[in-house]
Amino acid sequence: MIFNFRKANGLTENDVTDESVYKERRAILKTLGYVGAGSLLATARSANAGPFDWFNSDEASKFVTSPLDFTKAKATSDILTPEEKATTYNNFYEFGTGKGDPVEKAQDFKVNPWTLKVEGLVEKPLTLAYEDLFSMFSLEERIYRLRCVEAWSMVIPWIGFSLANIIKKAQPLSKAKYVSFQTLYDPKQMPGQSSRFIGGGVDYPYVEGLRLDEAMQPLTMLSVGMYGKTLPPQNGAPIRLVVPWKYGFKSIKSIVKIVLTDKQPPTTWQTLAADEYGFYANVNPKVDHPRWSQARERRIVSGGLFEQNRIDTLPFNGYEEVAPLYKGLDLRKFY
Ligand SMILES: Nc1nc2c(c(=O)[nH]1)N[C@H]1C(S)=C(S)[C@@H](COP(=O)(O)O)O[C@H]1N2
Ligand SMILES: [Mo]
Repeated sequence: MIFNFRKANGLTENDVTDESVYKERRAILKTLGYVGAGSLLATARSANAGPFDWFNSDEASKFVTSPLDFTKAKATSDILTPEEKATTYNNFYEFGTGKGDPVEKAQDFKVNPWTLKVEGLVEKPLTLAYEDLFSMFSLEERIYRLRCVEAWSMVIPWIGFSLANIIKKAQPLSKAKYVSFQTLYDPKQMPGQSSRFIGGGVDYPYVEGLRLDEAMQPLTMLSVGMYGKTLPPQNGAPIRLVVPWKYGFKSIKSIVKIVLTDKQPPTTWQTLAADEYGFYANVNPKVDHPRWSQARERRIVSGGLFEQNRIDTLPFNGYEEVAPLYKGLDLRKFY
């Protein structure tokens, strides 16, 4: 069956987004200094050679496990997902549990002004305003696969910077072992937060967490844009996490707080159903979710015959360079 998201959702981003808002999202990035390169390949290459000044530092070397390779395009299944699909088929339960709810209900979501705090076990707590999200670190385009635990996947050109950059700036104390993240809590704007029926029974605010070494892995990204523009609200504007080797639910949206801690922080999906969702949530074709096999996935690509490809799921979503982070860890037990 060929599933047509345009029809299924009834809406495309262009249908619901005022043309001037769309243009403004492109202009913001330009004003703040980011100019996308002409071809995606060229951009991806420049991302590879990106400005990781800390990359060669002693401090970073204990976290960095392998050379960077953001592109690693594996055959034709890594065709970019059309923007229209990536921005209309979403999981963002704060706006409802239906895939078409976020694009429909998040359009008036206010992202500016915004405050992002970095605190906890750090030497220098940070408070970033909206403009800082785009100007404090140099922005790169990175094309990543995004694999949802529901067994669909996309290939998305994100714009942002390594999470490590901001953590480094805050100067973690040696006691810091984990990083926790929190989405904005604002039931007036997010209908799912004031109704268990709309919000899928999640306890809000949505929270997530990583081990510090996972957070410092250079692939782990804070994204402020996609497809050459700032993020649309349904994709987690103004700033969201992207951890490409983990199931999509780890990639928490619309973040207001990043806290360094010494204990493993609670995460939304583990709290809701610990037998189904673990803290690690590494993409793993050999460890099935109780209700879905994780061996294969439905890759959402372009129209026509290639609209959806059924492909094998790769360990760590194909980002095998992260495997050393889990040396000696039973990935069946720590799912
Ligand atoms: N705050 C928040 N973040 C979230 C979610 C959510 O419901 N709320 N859904 C997650 C899930 S399950 C997935 S698959 C991805 C989807 O990101 P996308 O809509 O940009 O593709 O966002 C993740 N981040
Ligand atoms: Mo997901």
